[in-house]
Amino acid sequence: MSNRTFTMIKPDATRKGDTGAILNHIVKAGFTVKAMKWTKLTAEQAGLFYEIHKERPFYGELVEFMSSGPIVAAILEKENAVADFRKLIGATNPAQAEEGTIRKLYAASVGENAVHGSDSDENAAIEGDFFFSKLERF
Ligand code: RTP
Ligand code: MG
Repeated sequence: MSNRTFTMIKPDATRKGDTGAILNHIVKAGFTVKAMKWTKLTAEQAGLFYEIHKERPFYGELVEFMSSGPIVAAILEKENAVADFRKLIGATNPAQAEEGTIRKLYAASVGENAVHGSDSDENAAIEGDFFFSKLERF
């Protein structure tokens, strides 16, 4: 099992000024930052990142939203990183997210849900490689 996952703080959260609070929450939960960048995706880049969801009805909306403002991308390290991070962020729909999770605290809707977390070790590696070169990670 890999000990790394990949996250993005999404445009709704950076727009609201929640970036610092969310990063603090993540670090306090025991995750170490191995790479990080503040950037803005073009629609084309967001479309590529979420290509796996291409056939889903929300794909167009998702691509538009994810390219609507700055994001913070990061590679995180912790034992059992992928599963523990998914637990920390909570359910996709913040209305169904457990108390104390990042989405419960900072997200407004299923479409604008504050953070991304990789869903498998394989995708964590693919998503980390999408944003970071070897020179940009520790
Ligand atoms: P993420 O990939 O962002 O960590 O979220 P997730 O695994 O919890 O959810 P996923 O099924 O991978 O969906 C990716 C993102 O698409 C948006 N979405 N919108 N309008 C809708 O019904 C809907 N469903 C999903 C969300 O922003 C979700 O995080
Ligand atoms: Mg997902």
